[in-house]
Amino acid sequence: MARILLAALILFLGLPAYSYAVPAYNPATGHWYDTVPGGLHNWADAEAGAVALGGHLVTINDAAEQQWLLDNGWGAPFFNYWVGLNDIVTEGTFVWVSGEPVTYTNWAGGEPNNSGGNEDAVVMNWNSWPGLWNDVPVDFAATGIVEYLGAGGPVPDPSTTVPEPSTMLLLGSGLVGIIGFGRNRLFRKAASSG
Ligand code: MFU
Ligand code: CA
Repeated sequence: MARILLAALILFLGLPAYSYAVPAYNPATGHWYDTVPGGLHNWADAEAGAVALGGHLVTINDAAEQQWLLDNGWGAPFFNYWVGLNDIVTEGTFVWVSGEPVTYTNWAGGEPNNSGGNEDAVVMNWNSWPGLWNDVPVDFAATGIVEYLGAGGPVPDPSTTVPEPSTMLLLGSGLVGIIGFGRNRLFRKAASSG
């Protein structure tokens, strides 16, 4: 029994990685989005990673785009993700690093508060509140979300590529474990009835 539970757990771990395959395309904005590689970064390094990919840290123009991010890989379990909003140049004047105008905000209650006089960059999913924003120090560690520019996207187009090998390994070993368990039971049945 322990073995089928383990196999089911491995399969379960593989599934989210598979169904949240990023990069992801948002038809409403016509843009591709991805997670900046390399895990946690300060804000400047996350933005540099986004630029290296051909975009910027994400610009959230309206509630629909915010919701789309939550629904397409950057929602539960609600890690802190860097967005492109910042007031590095002029304290209290938040701008998008993409240069787009600020048309929408989704601040958590009491934010932005420039706590300690030292908070110039913005994360979403603050305190695991879905999507909500907080200003934090630029040297805070979070994962970046890149929004590619224009109609440009990652190369090659990921919609034509296969899932990550690690995902397939997890899915495959989960399936093999479950199938193996079923076969074992059949063998035991055959042995005891014969
Ligand atoms: C809140 C946040 C700050 C910081 C602090 C510990 O201020 O706005 O960004 O995380 O809590 C009181
Ligand atoms: Ca704050």
